[in-house]
Amino acid sequence: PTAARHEDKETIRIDSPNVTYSAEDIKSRYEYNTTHVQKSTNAQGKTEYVAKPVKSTYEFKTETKVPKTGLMLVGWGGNNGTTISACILANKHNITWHNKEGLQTPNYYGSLVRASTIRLGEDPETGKDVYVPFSNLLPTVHPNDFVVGGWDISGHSLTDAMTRAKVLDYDLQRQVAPYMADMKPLPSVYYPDFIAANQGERADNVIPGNDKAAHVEHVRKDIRDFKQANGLDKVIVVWTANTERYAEIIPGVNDTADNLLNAVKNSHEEVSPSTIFAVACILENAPYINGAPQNTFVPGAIQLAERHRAFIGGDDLKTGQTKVKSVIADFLVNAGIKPLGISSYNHLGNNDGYNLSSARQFRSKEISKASVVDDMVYANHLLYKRGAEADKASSAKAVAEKGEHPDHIVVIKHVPAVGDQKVAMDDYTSELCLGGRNRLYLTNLCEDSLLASPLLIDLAIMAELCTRVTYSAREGPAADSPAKPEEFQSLYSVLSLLSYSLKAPVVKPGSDVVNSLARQRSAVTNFMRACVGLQPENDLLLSQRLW
Ligand code: NAI
Ligand code: DG6
Repeated sequence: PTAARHEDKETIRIDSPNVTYSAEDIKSRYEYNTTHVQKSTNAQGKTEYVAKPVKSTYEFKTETKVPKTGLMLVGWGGNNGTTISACILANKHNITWHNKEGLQTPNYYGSLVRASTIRLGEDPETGKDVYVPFSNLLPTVHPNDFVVGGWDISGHSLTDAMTRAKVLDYDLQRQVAPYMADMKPLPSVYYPDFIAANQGERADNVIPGNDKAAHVEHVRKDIRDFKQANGLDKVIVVWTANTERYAEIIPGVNDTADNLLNAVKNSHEEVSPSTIFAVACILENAPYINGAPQNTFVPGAIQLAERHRAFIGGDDLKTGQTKVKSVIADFLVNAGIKPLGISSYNHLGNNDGYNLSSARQFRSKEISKASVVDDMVYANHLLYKRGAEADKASSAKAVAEKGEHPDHIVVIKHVPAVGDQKVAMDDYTSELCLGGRNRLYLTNLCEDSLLASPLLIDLAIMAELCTRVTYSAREGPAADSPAKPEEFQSLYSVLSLLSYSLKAPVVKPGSDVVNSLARQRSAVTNFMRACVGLQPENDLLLSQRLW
């Protein structure tokens, strides 16, 4: 395998005794400081919180060789799949095009990794903040170097599929078309009951038969063949296919890894196509991210990933309305303003909207769009009274559901006339002091797929990076000594670090979901800082506040 071709112009080196660089890796020794809190009722009957600072030490190791990486998309012929493929080609071949605004040049706007920066620190001479590209803090795959492929139940070539999507300017389509003409999605797993009946007419490119175990093996072989044919070191798979209905969680069927494997063997009807891909990817050790809202990661799939130390992440790309909601709700609640009701309307005319016009698929999207304020409600018991059962509830989500919470509705309608130009409208009604009301109205209008597609590369780049990071907890007698190679282990299987780009993040069972966009971003940037031995970024800015 050859090394990645595209190199960034800026590099970062950390000058610290806690960090070592070698030809193969960056090692950092890292002190993790957190706070443990115990809640009790004291002798006077008051609730008392006792907070105790706790520290633990870790060593992180990040392999620095960026592998030649394949990105396989399930739903490659859809709006997102074709748009991101064209975007990568336009960037790679530096294709410029004209639209009514004038000459356009390719970029990766909307990509957290490729178009945003991280505050590295401050210049001691000038006191000015210093920002570096997000993609450069650790070595990451350049999206131009992804070898892109994938599956679709529709057999259109990528050129025809791009034309069908009606997302890109014609002059751009015209120029990327020759590069795409030979790109044809592989046949895929199609179980009609899981997506809307109206998708049936697209399904002309399906893996034959009803044997689900054979389907898993087929997908596994596709991944291996793709890897071999393109000389790849790694393959990342992202589900950007239609939203499926929820799979029923049935004890004995999909509740444990063994039961799920058995259910696949018996071709049980509740194993969805997206879970077939999950099982295949886990068994092939290809990280698998679910960009749609359905419950692909049934408990058995999570357990299977844990067993194989494989990486999974999901669910549902967080793009416009929900991303803004994870900022606005956070702002309101943290400002002490009480959201009473959030009403979110969407209408769109693309194939995603067509599929979502069916009730069971809409329900999956409704659940993922509605879950995004749970942690903010939980975070403020001054605004939202908790039910008597709150202390016994197993998660922040359960506390939020049992106690007081805002009314929250989500409406999605298919309006063919607007095509990919999705319209999202929100009404936030909140309570101010002394019974006042605050109404915030928001309209978000954009090409849905141009907003969503860069997230596919962000998810793939970050998932790939996570496969190269290992760690060792330094405790007990070994605490002061550097970790031996055999003491390093991989990160936990469910990549909650990807949450920034996901509406309903899947997390380690038993842990609470963080939906707040700011917290999600600082989690990932601080994690990357930890890998190079830098303390978490904070806004103490003591140099400004002390004499
Ligand atoms: P799309 O409908 O244009 O594309 C989906 C593609 O998946 C279609 O080409 C379809 O033929 C294919 N497909 C369906 N079942 C399949 C299977 N079992 N295997 C392989 N291919 C299959 O939808 P779009 O707009 O590209 O969105 C893709 C997914 O991402 C949807 O689930 C959507 O809800 C989700 N999403 C989209 C966002 C956006 O802004 N476009 C944002 C957030 C999530
Ligand atoms: C209707 O809302 C269609 C959906 O697929 C959304 O476009 C997509 O989930 C993005 O939603 P949001 O809330 O992140 O803008």
